[in-house]
Amino acid sequence: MNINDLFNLSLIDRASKPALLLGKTSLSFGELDVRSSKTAKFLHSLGFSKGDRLGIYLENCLEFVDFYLACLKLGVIIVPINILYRDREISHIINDAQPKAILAKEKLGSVDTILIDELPDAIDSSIPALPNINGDDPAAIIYTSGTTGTSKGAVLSHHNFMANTMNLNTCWKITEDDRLLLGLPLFHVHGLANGMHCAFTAGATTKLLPKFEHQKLPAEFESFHPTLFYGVPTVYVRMLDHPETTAKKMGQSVRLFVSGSAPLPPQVMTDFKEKYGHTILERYGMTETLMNISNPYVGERRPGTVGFPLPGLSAKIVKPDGSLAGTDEEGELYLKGPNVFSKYWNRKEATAAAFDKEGYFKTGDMATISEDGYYTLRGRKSDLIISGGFNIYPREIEEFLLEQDEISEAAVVGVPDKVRGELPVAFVVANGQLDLAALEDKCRKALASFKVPRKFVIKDSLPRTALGKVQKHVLKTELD
Ligand code: MLC
Ligand code: AMP
Repeated sequence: MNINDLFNLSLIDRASKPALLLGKTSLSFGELDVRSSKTAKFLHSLGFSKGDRLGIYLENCLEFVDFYLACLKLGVIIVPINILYRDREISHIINDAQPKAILAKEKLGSVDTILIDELPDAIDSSIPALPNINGDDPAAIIYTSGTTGTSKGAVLSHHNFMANTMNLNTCWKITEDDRLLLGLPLFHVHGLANGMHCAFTAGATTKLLPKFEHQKLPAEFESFHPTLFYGVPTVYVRMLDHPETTAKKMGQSVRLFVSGSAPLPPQVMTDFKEKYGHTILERYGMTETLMNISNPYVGERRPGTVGFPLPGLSAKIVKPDGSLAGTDEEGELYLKGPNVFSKYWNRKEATAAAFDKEGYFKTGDMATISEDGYYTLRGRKSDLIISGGFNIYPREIEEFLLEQDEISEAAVVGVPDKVRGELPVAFVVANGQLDLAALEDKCRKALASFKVPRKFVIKDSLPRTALGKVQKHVLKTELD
């Protein structure tokens, strides 16, 4: 089987049921099926076949969905790219994944671009003979800088996506009666695999928003009456701005609010319960593994924890000396299961380093397990920063800063932020005169907006260990 077989439970078997709403457009599952078949034919006419890569650089829109489903039908591997990325970040992905083309709104420099505003409209839907797609075949390559080094492409197979979908549909009771309000971006696994995949396989109706704009949410709730809503913690923090009467009304149709991708502060969970009348279900996932651990749908959703391993997932907590952690002992979380990716694209060494001898993936997340089995995340092994649910690898920003003639040393750290969880701050040593406004402007042009340091601190030198490693914890204390 492959994920198309699960989608066909709705695309073919629930053909007349409403599948996707976006703005004024409403499409049934049958219409989605025809549109994606036409798109597959179009891609085939451009020479795409099984194993080729198609980049998608778009915010949430119908074309994203059409081309995504079309690629899955053809066995073409999708490479979603964060719409907030700039040339430098996009080039890295293009050079690495070597897509045959990129689907985008505007022409991108160094690669063939399929422009969504110039798509042909008269294509028949008779697809060429479809290839045989196995569960182990790659469905997507999603770039992430979660573990070490620069951003790497996690290769996710049809089996990985199917395991994730079946787990969540079962454990969170997602059915065709559900109505999912989806504002999370489809270019990340939270919106894509938990949002779109689960709704499409279960036969639920999805209202897709181009992106989250929390001021618009009350109207969306009022017109769509969602039963299901996913957010990163920043979304829930922003939602606390709505007055109590609005919040209570918004909560009325919903049966499940889910949070993930970054830690949900327990206080936000408490305040949300008070305003919206719901206990948010917090769960833990990664691009490389899809969803791993989840608080229960039935039973205690314990604040500050991420709950229990999902079906099929083996988890162990490994202490620095290599032994297994006991109750409440901290160590790195290792995971193995049908949801876990098999490799980073074109990176044998990084792949080998990411797994232990027993085939467990080393997540880089530190964790503990309580006596009654609840997992709690205790931070990251690396200095990864997560802001608004987007990952920031400090070294990438540091490297960019060091490329500037006016900077001789740079260190980037994450500082706590009430709304976005963390924000990047840069400490720099200047080569002579330094114009901070000009430096910020350069960052803004070269880096995704969420990576631009919110503050630059000029130093005479950076604190270093005897071995020359920058002591980031010392820098952090300077900001207290
Ligand atoms: C933000 N912007 C977007 C966007 N998110 N544009 C297009 N699509 C999106 N999804 C733009 C805004 O328009 C704005 O641009 C700028 O970025 C800053 O946005 P903001 O509205 O000021 O930010 P904020 O209120 O802080 O809210 C941001 C947010 C966003 C929470 C909506 O951070 C977000 O969508 N986060 C989700 C990240 C995510 O899906 N992570 C999952 C990773 S998978 P301008 O031009 O107005 O400045 C993973 C595994 C797992 O981690 O466990 O799930
Ligand atoms: P990404 O690389 O974008 O897939 O981000 C994955 C990382 O997000 C994980 O390794 C965790 O560090 C973090 N994460 C995901 N869910 C949670 C959660 N519920 N609580 C804390 N951190 C989380």
